[in-house]
Amino acid sequence: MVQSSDRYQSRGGQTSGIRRRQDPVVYPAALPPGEHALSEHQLAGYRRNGFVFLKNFFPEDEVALLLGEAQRMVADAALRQSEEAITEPGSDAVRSFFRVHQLSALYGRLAADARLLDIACQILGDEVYVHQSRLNLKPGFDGKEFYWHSDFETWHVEDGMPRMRAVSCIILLTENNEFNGPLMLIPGSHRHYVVCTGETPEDHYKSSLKQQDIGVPDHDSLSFLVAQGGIRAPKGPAGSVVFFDCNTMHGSGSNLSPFPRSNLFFVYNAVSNALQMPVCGLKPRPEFIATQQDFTPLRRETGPLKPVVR
Ligand code: 6CS
Ligand code: FE
Repeated sequence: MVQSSDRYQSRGGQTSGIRRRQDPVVYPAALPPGEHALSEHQLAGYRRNGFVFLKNFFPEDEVALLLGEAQRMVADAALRQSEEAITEPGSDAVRSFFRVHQLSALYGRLAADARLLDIACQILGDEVYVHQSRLNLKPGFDGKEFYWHSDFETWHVEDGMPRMRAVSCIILLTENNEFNGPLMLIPGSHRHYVVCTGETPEDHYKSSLKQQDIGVPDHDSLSFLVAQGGIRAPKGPAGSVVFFDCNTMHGSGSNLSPFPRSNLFFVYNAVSNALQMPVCGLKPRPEFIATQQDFTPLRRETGPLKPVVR
């Protein structure tokens, strides 16, 4: 049921348009910042742009472990058949694995790593849990685009995330360059909420995770946002990290190069912002896409990543 009191109405008979964000970007600190929190300068950039790029964040040996884990998962025939595996539109190439913080002990450990968690908690001013995790593979030649979108629009409408109090963290497992379809972000777009048109179909995720057509912004709104903020594509070596606000407009092009663009994606949500019922009135999306059973805060894990003994 669409509530008229909903701050962030979208789809369900709405006409497209741009509304103001009604939530903070950086929340007041609940606790003193952790050892690995962003500097004041970095935090100010995040507040202004809606993202921060942290080049060479993880050392080479840890990145090698993380990439090795991705390659192991791609080679796992049973995993490729699981519901967590999403293939590219029109091919059998794996586009994404979801719920990787639970499918992989190494990625589970990484999601709770103090180096990431201190930043997420600093931004959100709360304890956090993982709302969604995925490994995006974007294979060479076959990797298709992600059209422009605000993640929050989908998480609000389809998952019942109440407020903009979540942050996404991308860990580059391969170099992201101008050829392999890097993430593109619109600086400052997080301060605007783009209302989308259309109706959410039943089981929308079955098509939207391959290619999204509903819950995408109109051209006029995108042109407005880009006229204000431009477009940035953080490029850098494997091991670099991007934190971006849940409402920052972003997308990426297809990968026409032979080089894969593999990224890990963890979404941290404030425990005080745990999911309610989907705003669109449909049944909640499956647990592997949107955590709804356990909002226990992550516990900080310190020290370097180690190989997981199997
Ligand atoms: O539907 C979702 O939750 C997801 N879809 C996209 C295109 N990006 C963020 C999120 O993983
Ligand atoms: Fe997204």
